[in-house]
Amino acid sequence: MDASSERWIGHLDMDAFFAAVEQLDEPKFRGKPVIVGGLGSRGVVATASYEARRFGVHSAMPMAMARKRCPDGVFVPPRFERYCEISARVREVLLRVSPVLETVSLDEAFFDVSEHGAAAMAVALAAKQEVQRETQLTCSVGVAPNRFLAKMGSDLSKPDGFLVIRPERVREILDPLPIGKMWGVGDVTERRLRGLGLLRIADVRTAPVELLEREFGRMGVRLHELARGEDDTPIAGESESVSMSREVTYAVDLLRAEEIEDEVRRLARHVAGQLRAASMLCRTVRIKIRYPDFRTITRQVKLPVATDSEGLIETLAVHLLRQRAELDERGVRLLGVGVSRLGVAATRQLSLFDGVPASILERGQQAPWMGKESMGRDRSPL
Ligand code: TTP
Ligand code: MG
Repeated sequence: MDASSERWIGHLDMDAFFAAVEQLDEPKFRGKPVIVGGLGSRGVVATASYEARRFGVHSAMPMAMARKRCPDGVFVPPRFERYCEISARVREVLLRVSPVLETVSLDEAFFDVSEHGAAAMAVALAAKQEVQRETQLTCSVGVAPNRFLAKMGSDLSKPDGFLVIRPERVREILDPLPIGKMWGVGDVTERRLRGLGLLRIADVRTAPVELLEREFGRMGVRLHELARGEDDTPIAGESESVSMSREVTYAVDLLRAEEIEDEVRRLARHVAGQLRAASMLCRTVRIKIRYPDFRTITRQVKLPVATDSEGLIETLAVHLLRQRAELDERGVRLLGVGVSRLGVAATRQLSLFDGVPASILERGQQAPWMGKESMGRDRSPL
């Protein structure tokens, strides 16, 4: 296979993300053990700076235990809006590198650099440097022929790392790793694998696939593939072709401008509801109009960052109708509102906190890429 037909996937993950942002914004926290999370009595650690990790503090640990292990630590509550804002900037940089981008959570994304052929590694390295320059934070990047290995690359090179896993080195890199490093291996699976005497990835790779299948069903077959470094999961990019829409052909043509606008608002709210129900975000909003003579137009607007905000989608749809469509006394026969360039909303981070105002949680959960600054009134996407 020549270099130009190889698949090269990048995975970028910010280092100690929430804690690093706190250290960026508050110089006196730099070099100190910073622990971000719920500070209430049932609080949990979201993340700890590398200084705090040396005391044995890590994500998902009860805050009370973190305080015991690191009594002199700096304990701070999360500021989701700020993290979202930085997230949006990271995403913008990555989109310049690769239109095929899959955002996994606030601080993590896969991107496809295959089209750069022999320059794929250089492009991925440039993405890392550009993200660091733009955010003043460090991140780690893995580049490999598939998603699983790319993530492994960023993970193994942390912090501030860059690791290319070429096919010929897969075995050497994966074999010695503990099985817990494999995707999908949580505590329960890990215990069961250990029970079978499978402790390292090499053990899973060399175990008969029949044994794994008998014990774990389809997941066993998958584990065997991963242990061999194989993974053909595509990048769930944000594609124009993936869209959600709602359109209605009216039994009687709509004539009045207010009536048409009300309908567009209703359709927009419906689509925003669909988007939220699917935990997705969109980056393009469009309207479709069919006139009584069957002439059909669409008008669309692209957003700088993704959203699932009902208010914003409705506003944009109405803007397109008022500014970019012609309406006259003949009225319309059909109206439609659609969204595309969809991405998956990240929710993982948000389940661990107590004591976080519901409004922040809701905002973060529903629009993780939506920074206050980039979506605020001052910088309207229009
Ligand atoms: P991670 O990328 O898993 O962790 P991290 O960025 O803090 O550290 P690393 O350098 O090892 O990548 O998660 C990103 C952010 O998500 C993290 O800063 C806080 C949040 N998070 C939680 O809220 N709960 C969790 O259990 C984890 C793992 C992360
Ligand atoms: Mg991270």
